[in-house]
Amino acid sequence: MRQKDIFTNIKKGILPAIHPGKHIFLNNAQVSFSAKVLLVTFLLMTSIGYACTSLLQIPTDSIYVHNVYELNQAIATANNTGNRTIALASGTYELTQPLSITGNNITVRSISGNREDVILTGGGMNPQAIWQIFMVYGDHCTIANMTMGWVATHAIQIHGENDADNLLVHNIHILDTYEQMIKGSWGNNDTMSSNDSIIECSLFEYSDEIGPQYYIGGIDVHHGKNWIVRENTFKYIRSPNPDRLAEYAIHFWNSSEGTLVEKNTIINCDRGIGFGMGNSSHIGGIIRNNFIYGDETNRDVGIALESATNSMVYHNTIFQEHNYYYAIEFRFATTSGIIIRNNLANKAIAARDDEAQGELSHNITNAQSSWFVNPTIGDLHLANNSISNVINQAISLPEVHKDFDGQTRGAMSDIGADEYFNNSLVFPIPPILLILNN
Ligand SMILES: [Ca+2]
Ligand SMILES: [Ca+2]
Ligand SMILES: [Ca+2]
Repeated sequence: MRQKDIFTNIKKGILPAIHPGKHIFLNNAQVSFSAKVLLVTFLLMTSIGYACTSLLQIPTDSIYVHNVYELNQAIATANNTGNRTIALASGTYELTQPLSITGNNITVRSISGNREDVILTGGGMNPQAIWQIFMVYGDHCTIANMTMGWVATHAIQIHGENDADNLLVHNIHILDTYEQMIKGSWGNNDTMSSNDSIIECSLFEYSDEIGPQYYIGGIDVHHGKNWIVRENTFKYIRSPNPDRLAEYAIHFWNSSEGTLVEKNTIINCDRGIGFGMGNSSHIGGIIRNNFIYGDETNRDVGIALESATNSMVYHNTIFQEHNYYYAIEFRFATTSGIIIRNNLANKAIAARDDEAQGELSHNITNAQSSWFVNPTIGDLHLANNSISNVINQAISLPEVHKDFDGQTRGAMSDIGADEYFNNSLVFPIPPILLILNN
């Protein structure tokens, strides 16, 4: 299977069942033990829904690099030809310039597939550092299986003003950027935008548990269409300034459209998920099955809709231990046609003014800490099946067949992001490996 086909499949939720340097022959009796492990994991994960695995196949014509000089050379070569994978040997790469991706179908990834094995650093979390790690101008760029940060602005910027589309960010760890971690920019031209991009299975965080300034955020996209943000974790994206909040962990605005935000975990970020801001709009889109937790030091909202039209907010779980009034809020006369159902929270879910139009039902706003497995680490799975106003009390929604874990909800769905399914048995991989080992 070609790399491009694998990515296409990933977008459809189909996982690559491939082991590095080996092949899985489904009809071959000589399947290795490690291949069996991977295959069983694959089957198990697909049986409960989409799951994060590394992009493990490296095409035979890939360019292997071991240092910054080779990396810069490889980027230049790949930009000329397009259709190349650049595979980085394990180690730390202290960049001398941003990595500018101008060709199409270029993948940059670690050889190992382990995101902690390759570190790309811009030299510091300050304006004097390298400007960015990746500047993406081409279509179908994939950035996978690496760690990056310590940079003057963003770890990754996709340039909508150059019409760059189909970015795939998979299994990366971003930390300590001086501005927003991933940026989708635009250039005042309605005909050009960054479309159809996916950010998944990645970790965004500040290592000091707070950002360097208020002008930070997780994913900040202007004018993007049909993006998917799923199965990521965001931690400590918060401002040190008492008068200014950080931007959202996930923010799509400025005429962004059709965004799907699902199965993310957001822990101790000033603001969680935002569609629109002020009079800057967002059209359509779904925010579903996310966990959002804020401790007593946190300051603001879980999910907010501003100048958002026809957006859906379904089955999220939000637990805030600070004193902000709203878990989910919507506001302004420019907000209309939004539907907010089946969310589980301990704070208000409501309009902040009389002008915003929305339909609300089957939301719970008096959740207790004891209802959840371990709120302080963002684990908002339901602790048991005795919470009578939550279990099996959701209204059935055609847009939400599965839950945070990818488990099928069925007809008697639970309110919030987690369908209760005896959570101690969600990942029974070790016993199956034991059987295989015998
Ligand atoms: Ca475009
Ligand atoms: Ca149920
Ligand atoms: Ca579940």
